[in-house]
Amino acid sequence: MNGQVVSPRTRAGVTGELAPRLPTRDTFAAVAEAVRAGLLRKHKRLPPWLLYDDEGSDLFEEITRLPQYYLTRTERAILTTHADSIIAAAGCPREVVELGAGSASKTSVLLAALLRRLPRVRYVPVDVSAAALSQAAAELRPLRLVDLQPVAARYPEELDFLRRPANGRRLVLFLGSNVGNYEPPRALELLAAVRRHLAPGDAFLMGVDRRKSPAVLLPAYDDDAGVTARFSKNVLARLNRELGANFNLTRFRHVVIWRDRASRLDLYLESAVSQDVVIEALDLRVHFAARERIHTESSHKPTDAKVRRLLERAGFVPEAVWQDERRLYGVHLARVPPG
Ligand code: AVI
Repeated sequence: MNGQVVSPRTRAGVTGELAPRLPTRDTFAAVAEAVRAGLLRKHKRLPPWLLYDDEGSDLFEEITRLPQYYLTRTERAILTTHADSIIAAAGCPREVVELGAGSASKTSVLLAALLRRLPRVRYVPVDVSAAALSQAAAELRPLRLVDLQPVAARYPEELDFLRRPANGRRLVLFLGSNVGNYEPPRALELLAAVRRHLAPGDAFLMGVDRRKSPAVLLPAYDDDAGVTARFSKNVLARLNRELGANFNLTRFRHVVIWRDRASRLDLYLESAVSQDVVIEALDLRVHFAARERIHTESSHKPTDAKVRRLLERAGFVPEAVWQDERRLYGVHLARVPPG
C-alpha cells in the first residue's frame, strides 16, 4: 500500500471508485436504484449524496463545529478578514450567486462588504434543499438592502436560471471545499458549465481545502468523538429506514484512507465480520466478507497549482488566492475573460 496513510483506527485496503456528491432530491426510486447498482458491484459503493438526508445534514453541521474539522472555521476566517479585498478584486458585483448556499452563514460577510460600496445587491442562493434556502433568508434578514432571489436547483444539471439577465457584473460562489467531493472530471464539468453561463468580466470564487499532512487531515475525517463515524454510518441507518434493510450499525466501521498519489481521502464503511444483509424493498440479500468495504465518499485535497489548472481548463482566468496564516485553506478568485 505505497503512498497511503491510514487513520489510526483503519487498515489499508482496496481503492473504491469515486462518485460526485450530487445534491439530493431523493425519490424512493432514485435511492433504490443507486443502492441496488452500488451494492451489486464488485467493489461496493454508495453515492455520496445518500449521506445528506435530514439526519446526515444535521450530523454534517455537527462535523463543521468539531475542533479537528478546521475547514469551515478557516474558510469563514479568511472571508471575514479579506471580505473587502475579495469584493474589490471581484469588481464590486451587483449580483452574487451561491452554489450549495446552505444556510449562507459565511456569505453575509461578503454581502455586507458589498453593501459598503453599493446601495443594493441581489443575492441568489442556490440549493436543492428548500429548508436550507429559508435558513439563508433568515440569516440575511438583517441585511435589508439585499434583494434575495433563492433558487431550488441541482447543479450542474439545472443552471438555466443563470441565463436570465443579471443587472450588472456577477460573482458566483462555490464555497466549503465542496469541489473536493467531486471526481476531478466531474469537477471540471461543473466549473465549465458554470463558466458557459457567465458573461465576460463575471467572477468565480471557490473555497478549497489544500493538500497537507495526513497527520492533520485524518483526524478531521475520523474524529475521536465519533461524529464523522455517525455521519458515515447514517447512510446505513437511512437504508434501514427507507428501504427496510437490516444493517446492524455496530458491525460496520468508519474507515478513512489517505491516498497520497491521488491527494485525496477515501471514506468507507467496513464490515467487521462476514455477514448477510437483507434489503426488503429491493428483495435483495447482500453478502459482506469480513473487512469488505463500501466506498461512501472521497475528499480531494489539491495543491494551489492543481486548482489553478482546473480553473483554466474550465475557461476561467485565475486571478488571486487568499489563505489563512497556517496555509491550510485557499479561497480562489477567477474571472471570465473577454469574449
Ligand atoms: C461537504 N464536504 C466538503 C465535506 C468534506 O470535507 O469533504 C464532507 C465531509 N465528509 C466527512 N467529513 C466532511
